[in-house]
Amino acid sequence: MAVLTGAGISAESGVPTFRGKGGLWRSYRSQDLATPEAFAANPSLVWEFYNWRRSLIAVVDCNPAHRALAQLETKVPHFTLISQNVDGLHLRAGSKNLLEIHGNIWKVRCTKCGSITANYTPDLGTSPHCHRCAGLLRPHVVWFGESLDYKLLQSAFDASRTCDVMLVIGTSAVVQPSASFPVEAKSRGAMVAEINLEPTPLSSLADMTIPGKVGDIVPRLVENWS
Ligand code: BV8
Ligand code: ZN
Repeated sequence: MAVLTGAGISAESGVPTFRGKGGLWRSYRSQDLATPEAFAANPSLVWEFYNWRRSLIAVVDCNPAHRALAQLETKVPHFTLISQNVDGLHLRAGSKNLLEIHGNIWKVRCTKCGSITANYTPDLGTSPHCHRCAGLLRPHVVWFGESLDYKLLQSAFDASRTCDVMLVIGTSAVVQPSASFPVEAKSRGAMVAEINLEPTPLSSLADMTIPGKVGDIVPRLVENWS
């Protein structure tokens, strides 16, 4: 089994999604913030945005849908969770075989020496520097126009190509390459089920679309998983 999650699974924890009402990109324009160009042009503005999100995420917790997926992992022989989310809530729920393909907002990476460290202080100020080389730190997340970590991408495609079932949970299925994982799964004969409040570009391809809130549907699905 492979599972792909997006911002919708964290919405019920209180983490704003990107494209929904009140979504992050609504109040901010993604190209102004989540791109290497934006960071090069105005690192403190980008840090303001990430410090704001870190402070938001620091006070929320994983929800029954995150915890149900951690439980489901123990019920199936081969399970891979591919998440587009950077909030770390799947880790907090206990998921083990997790691919955080867009990185993790609690990790920072030095733009000079490349060292990656976890740092849970919500507000890192608008120009945090590396303890080792004094280089400027950046969030260890994948911005638009940046390629994903090769190994993570390979593992995500492998899981998508070999699974029998793929659950696609709370994603608008517009961001690439993530939106291609269900297509890969389907092309290899997997059963693809989508759980979302509303239809997405993936809905016509999915074998099953289950409309509704992830917090209601995912725990019930896992409870009944024999
Ligand atoms: C790449 C980390 C290429 C940062 C994110 C033009 C210019 C430049 C690039 C492109 C371009 N056109 C296309 C591209 C490629 C681009 C892309 O796909 N753009 C899209 C917007 C068209 N992709 C990239 O740039 C990727 N890299 O392609 O590299 C390359 C190749 C070789 C060499 C060099 C480069 C990198 C993409 C990663 C971007 N980073 N996040 C951060 O978080 O700050 S993406 C960001 O969007 C988040 O990760 C988020 O998870 C992700 C996807 O959004 P969703 O998760 O789907 O969230 P969304 O709000 O959209 O939807 C929520 C869904 O949940 C909705 O459907 C809603 O109905 C549902 N929902 C809500 N609540 C509930 C619910 N469902 C059920 N119950 C609920 N309660
Ligand atoms: Zn450094």
